[in-house]
Amino acid sequence: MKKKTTLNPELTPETLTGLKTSEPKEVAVGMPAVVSSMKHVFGAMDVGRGVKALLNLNQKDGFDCPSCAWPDPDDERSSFAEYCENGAKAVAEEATTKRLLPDFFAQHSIVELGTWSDYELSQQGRIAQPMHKRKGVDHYEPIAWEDAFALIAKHLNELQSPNEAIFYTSGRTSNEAAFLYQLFVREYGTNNLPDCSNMCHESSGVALIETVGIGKGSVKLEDLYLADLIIIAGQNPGTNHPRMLSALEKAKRNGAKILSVNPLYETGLVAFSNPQTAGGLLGTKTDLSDVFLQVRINGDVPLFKALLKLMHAEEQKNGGVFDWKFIEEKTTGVQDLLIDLEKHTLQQLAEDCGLTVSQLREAAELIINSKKIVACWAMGLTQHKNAVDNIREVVNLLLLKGSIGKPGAGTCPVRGHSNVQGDRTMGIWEMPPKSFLDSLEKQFGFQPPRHHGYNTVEAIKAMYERKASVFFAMGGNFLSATPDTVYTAQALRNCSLTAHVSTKLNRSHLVTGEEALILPCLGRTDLDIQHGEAQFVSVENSMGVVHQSKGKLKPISEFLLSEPDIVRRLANAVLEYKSVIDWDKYVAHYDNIRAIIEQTIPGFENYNERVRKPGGFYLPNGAREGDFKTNTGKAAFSVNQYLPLKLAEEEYLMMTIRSHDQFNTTIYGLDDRYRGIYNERRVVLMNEQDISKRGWKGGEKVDLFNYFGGIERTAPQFIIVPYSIPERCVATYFPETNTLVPIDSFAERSMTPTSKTVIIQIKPVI
Ligand SMILES: Nc1nc2c(c(=O)[nH]1)N[C@H]1C(S)=C(S)[C@@H](COP(=O)(O)OP(=O)(O)OC[C@H]3O[C@@H](n4cnc5c(=O)[nH]c(N)nc54)[C@H](O)[C@@H]3O)O[C@H]1N2
Ligand SMILES: Nc1nc2c(c(=O)[nH]1)N[C@H]1C(S)=C(S)[C@@H](COP(=O)(O)OP(=O)(O)OC[C@H]3O[C@@H](n4cnc5c(=O)[nH]c(N)nc54)[C@H](O)[C@@H]3O)O[C@H]1N2
Ligand SMILES: [Mo]
Repeated sequence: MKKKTTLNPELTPETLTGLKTSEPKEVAVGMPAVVSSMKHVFGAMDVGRGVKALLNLNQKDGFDCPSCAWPDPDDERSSFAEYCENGAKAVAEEATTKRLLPDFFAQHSIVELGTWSDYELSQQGRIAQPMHKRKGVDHYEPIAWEDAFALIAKHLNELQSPNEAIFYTSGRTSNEAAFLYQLFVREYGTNNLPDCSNMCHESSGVALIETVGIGKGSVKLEDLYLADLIIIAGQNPGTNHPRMLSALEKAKRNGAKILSVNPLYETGLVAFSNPQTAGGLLGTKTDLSDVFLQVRINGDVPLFKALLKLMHAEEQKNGGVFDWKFIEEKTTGVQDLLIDLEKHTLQQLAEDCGLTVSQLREAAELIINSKKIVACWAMGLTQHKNAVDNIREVVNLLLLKGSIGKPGAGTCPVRGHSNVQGDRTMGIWEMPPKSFLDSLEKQFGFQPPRHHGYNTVEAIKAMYERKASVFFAMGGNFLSATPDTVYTAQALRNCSLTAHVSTKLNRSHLVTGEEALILPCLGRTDLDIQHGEAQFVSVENSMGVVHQSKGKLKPISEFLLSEPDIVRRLANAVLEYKSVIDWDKYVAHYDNIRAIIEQTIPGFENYNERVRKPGGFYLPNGAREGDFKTNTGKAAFSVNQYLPLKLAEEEYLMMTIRSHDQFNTTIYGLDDRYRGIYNERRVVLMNEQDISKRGWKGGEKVDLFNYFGGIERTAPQFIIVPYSIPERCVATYFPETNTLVPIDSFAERSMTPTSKTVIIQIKPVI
């Protein structure tokens, strides 16, 4: 592979790897997925370790899959294969026996590693020892753990204010580690706890708290099996939540219909062959979507408004569409919504979402004829300027049908990282509720800071403006996951110290403050022994089930520490005698951490006992019971306006999406099998008419630009791939095009970067 020559380690190399294409696949999973998972697992470790890893994945006494947050079935769990292709790849990535030892870092300078692709970086194996980059030096060198913690303590204790430090969290951190981490950060004195949620489902949280009184989804897995209709908007389950397909298959068998809303005909929304059944392996398929609306990017508000309008028209004509009993007893604001619908014409709404009125009627028909509706969504709805409105429109639809708080119906924001929801429950939040801080104060006897901290976008700006200068990350790949890569890189370079608790090497280790640390930790699959006893941790899945996860594999190095132990040592080094908390006691046995979580956070009664029950326990969820804990005690309809995006002649609307061979910024391979794109990530999927209008052809090489706020942002060297996508819409992979997502373009109120609405220009490579 040819290396790039520029010395910008923040940018992914522009090198093209040799695109091959085929027709997109028509059926998801089946035998090819099984073959692919085996290839990844047995390519990364010996057969014994691989078999052990897969046999323990998502079993009741095994470990939780480190990939997505889709729940495990409560009862009938497949005894050998309760995982998916992409879960197996995530395990292969973590459980690999390849190790990164200090001589690797001696051989390769930081600048040189910056010229490697993300794929090459993650192929290097698990980081095996704490590493330190001294000021002015371009190599990482080994450092003893005690020295690393002393260094962090020195930097943190030199700050004028604790608010000059930032403590990021990715979503894999267990409940136990997350609780201790936020406790340390708050005793140190700040709420600067940005997390990956800020870039992910924050918009869902904001919209749901306000409308139904809880920032989480309301459904259980069984609700999908009981639903009349499942709406899947802005989500690609075949790639990102493959085990959801088994649930959809079962729902279909029970008679449910599926309505998909997506600018792309994603294979996993079209048809599915279940690899856990003999028939599925041989290719028997279940057709999934009954109606597929190929919406224009960011066309969801007009689309949902049109559906609401059609429902209303039918209600007025023949009745029986709305659940008036529910609306009258349980909600507020329906009249305002219905009045607002009168202001829009169906024709205009159809035009603004890029569909025909007859397509919309077909979809409305499904909704009108259903009594129990589950609405699922993910990043396609949450990463836009009006993302909160997108989700409020979905809630409007469910409320009109009385489809929240009864079996077979409700909200289902499908979470990303395997414990992102649990981390929030544990207090990883820059805006903690007063009740949470009061509870910390009562339990521990210190005064937690009360003012809000920085979210992800604010944290980047604070570092850029030198209002913050120490950056600590519990997991993740902050540089590559965040928007405006060049700006963010400068923000990180402005720091005096950047420190990452990590399992694998990534680009955030290569764009550093004056000094930098890599602190290697145990992952989900690793055996975690404290004081001679094997520990387990716990996580909360997308449906609010808290359950245990117990690593089984021998760690690849004696130097790895568990995340709770890293927090313990960090707290002891930074706070010393000033701390009122007995950190050693908690980490000596994780039952002690769970005992104090139980006393601090509602819903965790008998935590240690209940988490040991196979399958765990459900957290309380008002919306699920039809008890809406909003200001009024009722669920709230909302009126949402939208401004159709006006694109200039040469502009296109870009969404940044995931390929089939990646987990966020970790690149497992270069193929996107379902979309028929192989061996290349620098592609831009474009409508054929748009391509020919410009006189271009598939295969043409182009550079991409964004000019938000008068600044030129570039992503050079992409190949045009003709694809079925609405006109003026294009798609590229994240994180290669994060350079184009402006730091100042984020969702109203949730401040989630608008990674799915990026206005770009496309110019042929000169
Ligand atoms: N294998 C694997 N699993 C993962 C991840 C991974 O990277 N790899 N990531 C995890 C994480 S953190 C998350 S948050 C989830 C992400 O899961 P998804 O949200 O499914 O991931 P994206 O690839 O961002 O896909 C968004 C989908 O929304 C569609 N879309 C884009 N814009 C719009 C729009 O304006 N309207 C509508 N209706 N649709 C739109 C895209 O076509 C795409 O199908 O997956 C989790 N699981
Ligand atoms: N343009 C664009 N940007 C996006 C998105 C998008 O759709 N488009 N999606 C956004 C979303 S939804 C999310 S959630 C964020 C993701 O943002 P992050 O969570 O910050 O990113 P990841 O790529 O998941 O982080 C991968 C790194 O985590 C570390 N890691 C893995 N397992 C563990 C572990 O068990 N412990 C520790 N300590 N470290 C571990 C490894 O070193 C690995 O390199 O990205 C966001 N960015
Ligand atoms: Mo996410």
